[in-house]
Amino acid sequence: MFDSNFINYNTDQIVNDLKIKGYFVFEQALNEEYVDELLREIDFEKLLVNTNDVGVVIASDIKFLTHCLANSKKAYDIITSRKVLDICKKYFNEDYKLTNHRVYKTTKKGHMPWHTDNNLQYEKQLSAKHNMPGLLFLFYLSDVTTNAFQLVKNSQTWSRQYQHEIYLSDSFIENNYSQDILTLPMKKGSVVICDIHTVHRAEPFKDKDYTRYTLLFQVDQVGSEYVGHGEKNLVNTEYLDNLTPELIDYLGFGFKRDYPAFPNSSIATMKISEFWNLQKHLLFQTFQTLSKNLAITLLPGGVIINIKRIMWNIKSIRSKNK
Ligand SMILES: O=C(O)CCC(=O)C(=O)O
Ligand SMILES: [Fe+2]
Repeated sequence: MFDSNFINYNTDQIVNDLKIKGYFVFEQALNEEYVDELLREIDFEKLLVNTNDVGVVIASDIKFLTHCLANSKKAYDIITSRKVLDICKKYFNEDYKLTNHRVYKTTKKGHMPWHTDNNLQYEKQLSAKHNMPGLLFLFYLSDVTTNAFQLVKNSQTWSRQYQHEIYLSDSFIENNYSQDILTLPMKKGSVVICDIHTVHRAEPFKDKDYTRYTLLFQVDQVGSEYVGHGEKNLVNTEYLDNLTPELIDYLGFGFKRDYPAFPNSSIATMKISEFWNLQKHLLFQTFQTLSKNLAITLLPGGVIINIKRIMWNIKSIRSKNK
C-alpha cells in the first residue's frame, strides 16, 4: 500500500512538521498499483437511485463515495493504517476520532472558497467553529496538475480570529496573504496532512477534460463536551480484520454521531446532463418493468413458475459450459 520511503519516514518528524508548520507533504506515499486497485473498487458511473447499498452520489461537478469504509477495503486499509494511527497517536494529547471520510471525483470546474475544517454542525448547517485539535488527511488518487490543494502557510496561528466567518473571501486572501499561499500539484498517491485550523481550498479551475480523484478524511480530538461531533462511520464488518481497542475508539464504536453524511445530496444536486442520463435509463427501465408486470398479470401463476424454471435451467447449462 504505502511506499517504503513513506513508511520509514520518521513519524516524530511528521508530527513535528504538523505542530510547527501546520502541514506535512509526501509525494507518492501510496503505490500506483494500490491506487489503481482502489479506484477499481468504486463505480463512479453508477449513482444511487433506490439502490439497497451504499454508493456514489453527485453534487454538481463532484461525485462522492462518502461511505468508503463500507465500500472500499483499500480505502479502509489506508484510513486505519498503522502509519496514520501512529501519526494521530503522537499528534493528539487525548482521544481522537475519525470524524468524516470520502473518496471523490472532481471534473470540469470548481471554485471552492478558502476555509478551515474545524466545523461544528447542526443538522445540515455549519453552526460554529470549534477549537478542538484535528488533522486533515488528503491523498491524491490521480496526478494533480490543476485544481491542486492550496493552503495558507501559518494560517493555523491566526484563523481563530475569523471564527465568526463561514469562509474567507478570495480577495481577502489575495490582498493579505498571497505570498503565503502554497499550491500543491503532485503525482498520484501523494499525501497532504494538515492542521484543520489551516486556511485551505482546492484551487479553482475550469477544464472540461480534467478529472481529479481524492481520498480525504479528518480526525479530531473530540472532547466529552462535543459528543455527537462527526458523521457516522458505516463500516463493512468484512474489513475489520485488524480490530484493536485503539481502532474501536478511533472508528467511534458506541460513540454518538449527529452529522449527516457529506455532501447533502438529492435529485436536486444532480447536473442537468446526469439528470438527463438518469431519465433515459429510467424510461428504459419503466418499459421493462411494465412489460414484466403485464406478463405477470396476464399469465397464470403456474405458467410463470414454468418459465422461471426453464430460464434457470438454460442459465445453469450455459454457466456449466463456460
Ligand atoms: O479537495 C481539496 O483539495 C480540498 C477539499 C476540502 O478542503 C474539503 O472538502 O473540505
Ligand atoms: Fe477543507
